Amino acid sequence: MDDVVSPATNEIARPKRDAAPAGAPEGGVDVAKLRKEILAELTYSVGRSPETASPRDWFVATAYAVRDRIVDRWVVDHASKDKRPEKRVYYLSLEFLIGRLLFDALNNLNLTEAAREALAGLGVDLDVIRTAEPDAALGNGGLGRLAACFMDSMASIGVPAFGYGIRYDHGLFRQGMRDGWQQEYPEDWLSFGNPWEFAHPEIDYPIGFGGYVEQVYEQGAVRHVWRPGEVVEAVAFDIPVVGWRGRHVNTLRLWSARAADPLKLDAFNRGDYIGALADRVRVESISKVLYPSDETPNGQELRLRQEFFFASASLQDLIRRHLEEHGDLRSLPDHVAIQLNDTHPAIAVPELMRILLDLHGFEWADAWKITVATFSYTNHTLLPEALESWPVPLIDRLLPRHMQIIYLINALELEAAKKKRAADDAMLASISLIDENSGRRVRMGQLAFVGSHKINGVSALHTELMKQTVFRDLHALHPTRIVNKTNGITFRRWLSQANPGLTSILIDAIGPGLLDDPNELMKLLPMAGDSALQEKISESKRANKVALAKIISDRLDVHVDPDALFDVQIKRIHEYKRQLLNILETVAIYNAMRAQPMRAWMPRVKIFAGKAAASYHQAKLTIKLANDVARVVNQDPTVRGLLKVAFLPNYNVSLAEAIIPAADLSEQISTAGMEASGTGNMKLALNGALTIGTLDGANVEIKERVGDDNIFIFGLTAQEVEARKRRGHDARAAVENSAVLREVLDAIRNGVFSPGDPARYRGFIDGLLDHDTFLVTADFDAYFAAQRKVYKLWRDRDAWMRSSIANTAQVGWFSSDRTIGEYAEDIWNVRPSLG
Ligand code: 26W
Repeated sequence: MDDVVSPATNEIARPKRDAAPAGAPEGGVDVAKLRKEILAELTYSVGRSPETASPRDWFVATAYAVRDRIVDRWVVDHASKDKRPEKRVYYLSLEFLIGRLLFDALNNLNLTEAAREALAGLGVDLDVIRTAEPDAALGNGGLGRLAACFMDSMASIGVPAFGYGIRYDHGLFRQGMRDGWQQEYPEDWLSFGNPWEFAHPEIDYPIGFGGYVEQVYEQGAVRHVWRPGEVVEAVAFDIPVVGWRGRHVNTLRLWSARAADPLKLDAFNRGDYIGALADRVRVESISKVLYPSDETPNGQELRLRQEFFFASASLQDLIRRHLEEHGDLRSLPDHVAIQLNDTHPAIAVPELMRILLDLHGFEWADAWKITVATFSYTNHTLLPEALESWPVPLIDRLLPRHMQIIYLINALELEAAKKKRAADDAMLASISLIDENSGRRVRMGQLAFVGSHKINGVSALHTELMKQTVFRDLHALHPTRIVNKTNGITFRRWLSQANPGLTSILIDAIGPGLLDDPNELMKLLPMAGDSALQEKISESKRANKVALAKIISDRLDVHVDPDALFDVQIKRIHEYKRQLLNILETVAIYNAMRAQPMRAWMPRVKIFAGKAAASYHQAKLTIKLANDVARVVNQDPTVRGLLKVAFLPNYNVSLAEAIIPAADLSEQISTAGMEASGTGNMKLALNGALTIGTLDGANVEIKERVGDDNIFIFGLTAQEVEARKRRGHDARAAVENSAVLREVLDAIRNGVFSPGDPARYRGFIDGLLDHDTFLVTADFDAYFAAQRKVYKLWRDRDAWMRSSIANTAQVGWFSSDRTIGEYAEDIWNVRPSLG
C-alpha cells in the first residue's frame, strides 16, 4: 500500500500498466502490480478508501482490474482488419443465465491465485468478495444456462461470435419462502452497477411498432414501406466473454430500450408531470423484466414486443457490420450464421425478409434463399403448451408488414408442399404457419423451421421425437434439415470453478491435460478401483458436503449429517419433472421408519431446490408439500435424524455451484419423452453423483457412456409412455396394486403433513388419481425399487466410489466445447481457431 499512497502529498498515483499481452496465460503474474491496480480501481473507479471499502466495493475494484486485462485482447479482436474473421456466429437468445463472472474471468486468465494473494495482502479474502457479486439471472432455466455455457465454449474454442439478448433491469425473481409457500420478490442485479458491462449509448437502432404499410410504385414495381406508429430505441451494452486461457474474447451484446423522447415537455409545462413521463415508462418497459414463465406460453403483448425488439436490433447491428466489411448482402450467409435459441427470436425470419425486400430491393426468391441459408433454429421442448404461437390480429396490429410476409411465406411453402408430395388437407394443416384451430395464430416453430437450413434437437431422443411429432410433416418435406446436437456444459465452470478440490485431485491423477481436453478424463477409468484415489475423492466430496451442510443450517436451521447420502433434485419445479415422485418416495421411507424405528436405516438427506412460475399453482403446491414433509420429518424423534429433507430457497447458478459438488445422487426422473435434454444431469454426473433416472433426454446418452452398472435407470420408456397414454392410464388401479404408494397417498391426503389444514392436499391427491398426466403412479414402484438398489450400492463404499469415478471419467463427451464444435461444423460452417 505504501508504494501507492505517497506520504508527501497523500495523493494516490494511478499505476501504469504496460501493454502486457493481456489475457495471455499469466504464469508469473506480478502480484504486487495486480494489487496496485485493484487499489487504484478502488480509489478512482469506485471512489472508496481501503479503510471504508465494503466487500462489494472490493469486488467491483477487482472486477475492473481484471476487466482491463480482457479489454486489451477484446479491442484487438475488433480492431484489426487483417485479423477479421471470415464468418461470425450470432447467437440470438432471449435468455442468458450467466451467474457470477469474477471467477470465470480469473480462471480463464489464470489469475485466481494471483488475485487471492494480491487481495490477501490488503486484508481482503477473495472468497468473501466473490459472494458480493450478484448473479446475472437473465434466464429461467435450462435454455438460458445453455446459452451461457455456449458463450463460454465459443470463446474457448475460438468461434468468433456475438451473443445477442436483452439487458433486463430485473432478472428472474428471487424466491422467498413464507411458511413453506413460495413468494416472489423482484430481483435487482443492477442496483449497484455492473462492472463487466460497457454501455454504448452511441450504438442504437430504431425499432418500430404498429402503424401501416404503404405501397409505393417505383419504376413499374411495387415497393412496400412500413410506416411504424411508434419507434423505440435499442441501446447496446456489451459484456466481454473471455475464453479459456484468455486466447479469444467474444461479445455478449444486450439491448436496452430507450424512449426517443425522454420527456413530453409540453405536458410537463402544463403541470402534468406523470403524463410527461408516461410514454417513456411504457416504451422502456420492454427491457424492464424477464418473463418468468417456463414452458408455459404467455399471451402477452409485451413478450412479443421484447422478441421483436431484440431480434430487430440484432439484425440491424449485424447487417451494418456485414455491409461495412463486405458491402453486399448477397454474401450474408458466407459471413454470418444466426442461431435462433428456440422460437423466441423467430420473428427475425420475416424481419430479415423485410430488410432484404423493402430496404434493399431484393427479389423474393433471392431474399428467401439468403434468409434460409443464414438462419438455423434449436428446439428445446416438445410440450404442446410451450410451443409459441401468436394471435394473427396481434401480429397484424404490432407488425403489419411482418404479417404480410408471413402469409406469403406460408402460401409459397404450402404450394411447394403440394407440388412435392401428394399433400392431403391434414398434412397442409400441420405444416401451415397459421393454426386455424384455436382462433387464428401464427406458429413460431413452423416459421422458424421453414426459415432455417438446419433445425436441431438437444439430445438424440428429443431429436428423434421431433421428427415423429411436432415436425413430422415438415421433416418429410425437408428430410435433411433436422439434425441432433446433444447439449453440453462448460467444464470450466462446472468442474474447475465449482469443484476445485476434485479438480486438483484429478490433475494429480491424470495430469492437467483434462483442462484443455475433457476426453482425457477417460484416463481415470482404469484407476476407478484404486483405493488411495477413492479415499482422496471421497474426502473432497465430504468437504463439499460439510460446506453444503453449513448452507443448509444457515438458511433453514436444519442440521444434516455430512456422512448421509445427499440425494439431490435441483431444477425448475414442473409436473413433468416429477418432484412429486421424489416427495412420495420420501414419505414412503418416512412411513417405513415409523413402522420400524429401530432398524439400521441408512442416513439420507433429500435436497430440493427450484423455482415455480408465479402463476403455476400445481408447482407452487408441490413446493409447499416438500416443505410440509420436511417440517414433519425433520422434527420427528422416531426418525432419529436418519432422514432429513431440505428445500433450499432461491435456486440459482451460484447455489447450483454449491450443491452439485456435494451431491451423491442425482434425480433425473421426468416422464420419459418430456425432458428435451437436461443439463443438470451432466453437471452432477461430472461431479461424481450417480444418476437415478428415466430413459429421457440426455439421460439415455449418459447411460450409454457410463454403462448400465453405473446408473440407476427405471420406469416407462418414451414409447411405453406413449402407449400407456393412448390406452389410458388408470391411476386408481396402479395405487390399488401398490401397498406402499397407497399408504403414502393416504398419509398426504389425510393431513399427516398438514395438521393445521388437513384438507390442504385432498384435491391435489384426488387430482392425481383422476388424471395422472405425468404417470407418477405408473412409475412409482419402479422408482421405489431403484432407490432400494441405490441404498444397496451405497452400503458398499468401494463399489459406490468406483461407480462415482466411472461417472466422472466417462462424461467428458458432454463438454459444451464438443457441442459447439459440432454446431460449427454441421450447422454454421465456421472453423474454430483454437481448441
Ligand atoms: C413460451 C414460454 C417458454 C419459455 C421457455 C417455453 C419454453 C421455454 C424453454 C424452451 C424451456 C427450457 O428451458 N427448456 C429446456 O432447455 C434445456 C436446454 O436445451 C434442456 O436441457 C431442457 O430439457 C429443456 O426443458
